[in-house]
Amino acid sequence: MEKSLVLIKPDAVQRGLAGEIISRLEKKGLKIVAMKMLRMDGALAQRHYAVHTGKAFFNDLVDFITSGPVIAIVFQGKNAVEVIRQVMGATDPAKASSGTIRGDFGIDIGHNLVHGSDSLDNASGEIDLFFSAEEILSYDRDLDT
Ligand code: D4T
Repeated sequence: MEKSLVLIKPDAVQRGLAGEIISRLEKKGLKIVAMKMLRMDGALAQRHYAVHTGKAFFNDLVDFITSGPVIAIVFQGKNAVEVIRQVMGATDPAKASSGTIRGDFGIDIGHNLVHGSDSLDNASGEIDLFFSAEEILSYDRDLDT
């Protein structure tokens, strides 16, 4: 089963949307296998967003993601990477479809509420940035058997 990293970003934590976002992903059928709240420092933010180094929005992105606590979650499930991106909606909340997290709760690309890994390869690297192997739990759900 695929695993993917979700970050509930500082804007969503501050707006009290953490429960709503987790709930939508759980109800979709994804299983939480690791979760923690933390304040990202600059070094972690730069590693997490290394692919965007040098882009015009990079400094604002690092400032934003380090501006307050985030909740990091590893979700597991069939096609988890793609399913999570569907539930999140387009990167720019102004363009995201209604019924998606970003489409329903956001309006600004710089405050887009949630992060989800964009490929299986990146998911693995991102999960390793936030969690040790021991922090990722393995368990069965009755609905899976
Ligand atoms: P993340 O990585 O946060 O899940 O977002 P996406 O995967 O959907 O989008 P991304 O990597 O292209 O962008 C990362 C992050 O940068 C912000 N951003 C992006 C921004 O502020 N201005 C921009 O023009 C773009 C493209 C939003 C998400």
